[in-house]
Amino acid sequence: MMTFQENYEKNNMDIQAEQCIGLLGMTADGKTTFIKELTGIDTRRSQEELKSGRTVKIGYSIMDIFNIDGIICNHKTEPELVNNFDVNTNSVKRVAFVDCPGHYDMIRTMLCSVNMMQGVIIIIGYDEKELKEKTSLLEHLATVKRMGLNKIIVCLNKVDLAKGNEGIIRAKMNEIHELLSEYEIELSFPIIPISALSGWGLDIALYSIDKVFNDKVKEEKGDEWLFLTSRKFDANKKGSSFQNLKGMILGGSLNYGYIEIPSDELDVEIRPGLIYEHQYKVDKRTAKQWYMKRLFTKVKGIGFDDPNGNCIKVDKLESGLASLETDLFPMLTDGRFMIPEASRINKGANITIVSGSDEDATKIFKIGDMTQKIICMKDRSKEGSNLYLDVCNMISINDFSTESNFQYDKNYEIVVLNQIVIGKVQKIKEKIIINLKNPICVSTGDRVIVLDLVNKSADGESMIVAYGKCGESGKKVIEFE
Ligand SMILES: Nc1nc2c(ncn2[C@@H]2O[C@H](COP(=O)(O)OP(=O)(O)OP(=O)(O)O)[C@@H](O)[C@H]2O)c(=O)[nH]1
Ligand SMILES: [Mg+2]
Repeated sequence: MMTFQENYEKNNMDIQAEQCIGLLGMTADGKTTFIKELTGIDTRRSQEELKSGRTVKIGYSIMDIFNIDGIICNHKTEPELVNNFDVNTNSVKRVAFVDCPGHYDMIRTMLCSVNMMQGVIIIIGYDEKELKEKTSLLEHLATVKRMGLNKIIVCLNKVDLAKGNEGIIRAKMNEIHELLSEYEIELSFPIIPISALSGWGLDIALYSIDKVFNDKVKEEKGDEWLFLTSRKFDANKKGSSFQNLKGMILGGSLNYGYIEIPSDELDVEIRPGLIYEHQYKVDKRTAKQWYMKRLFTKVKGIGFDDPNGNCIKVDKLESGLASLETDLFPMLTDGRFMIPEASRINKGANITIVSGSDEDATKIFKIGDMTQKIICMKDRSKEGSNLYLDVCNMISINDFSTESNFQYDKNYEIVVLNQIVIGKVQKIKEKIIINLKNPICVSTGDRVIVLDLVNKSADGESMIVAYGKCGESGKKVIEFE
């Protein structure tokens, strides 16, 4: 019998995960254990995570599901079957898991990853009491509803603790059904009792994933695309010479369309680019205006992982999680830097200094958080496009609903796509107007979530205080030529 890895190495399995499945639910209910038992991959990587056991950053894992003579399985549920089977791209469905932290302190991390997901598996621990009181579960359920996710599987985990007491399991399932109906969430599959630790029920969970995540995400979407970054890597070994430096690698997911590298590299834009806040005096008052210098780079390669953790290089990305090898200076940080030095740092960013009577000779630009950037085509036409991707420092929110404690002139955290920024509420009337501390990318219709992280909520009260959709009247930053 071949091993799982040998079987893959023998065959050319260069397929991309079509669907990305988020793992949601309260801390310590078993999301990471579930993925580990189902895929063999421990998504926890950092020292902090390995020490505490708790997920802090988003974890990723890839899994193949096989249909072998009608048996839906993978290398963990049916190792003999899979390892004796000549794996090939026709008999496999590849999916990606996005493992979110369940702790309510990490809600921002969870929210910024929701736009990667085509659906979710919500893991609920059998031993959790009073689900209605569990703040982070309520936040996760509210997010599923508000973000329009409709592929939903719920696993009742840790049923090994129930010691075969069916009555208690049934009562817990009823409690879950009641809570889901309060959020108007419809399940795509009946609740599955499992024990991730001992592997019970994982075959049914796998079957449910195969059934629920069964459509192809790939569609003809013209030649526009968006890639949302969530990670960045420096692939250079310590002591690499300057001439041999490799550019920054940006990890994330394809949100729209497909990316193709035509010959050996592709020119792309990173938005928001370099941003600069200009302050000037008007009648003894200080006024502010944001400027942006567009930031371009080259994508030289695309890579994605297979279930063994090997990186497969491709020149076309059609779906799912991937990493883009860029031309950006690898040590480019989230900090501020001086211009014109920046133009030497990264040849994509040619900064021209605007001179004026009250302008400083040198401006200090900010790059912002690289893990929350949106990558798109360099020459995307705005004509007839759905992807306006305006860079705004003031946004309006339409079709909104708010909680009673949502207030005027107060700071909140605003989540749009993979970006999170602090903003102050200017107006709450037929629409909400929010002034942002730093500019972000928005398109009309993008979903917005407003969080109140300052006032830690009481039990059973979510930190999500408002949600809605971006309106048209955002205040755009001015672009430098
Ligand atoms: N008895 C029992 N314990 C389990 C089961 N699944 C997970 N656990 C234990 O529960 C604890 C937490 O599991 P994790 O998988 O880290 O939980 P998580 O949902 O990823 O938690 P966060 O990352 O903080 O959101 C670990 O000690 C697991 O061993 C199960 O089926 N039965
Ligand atoms: Mg975890």
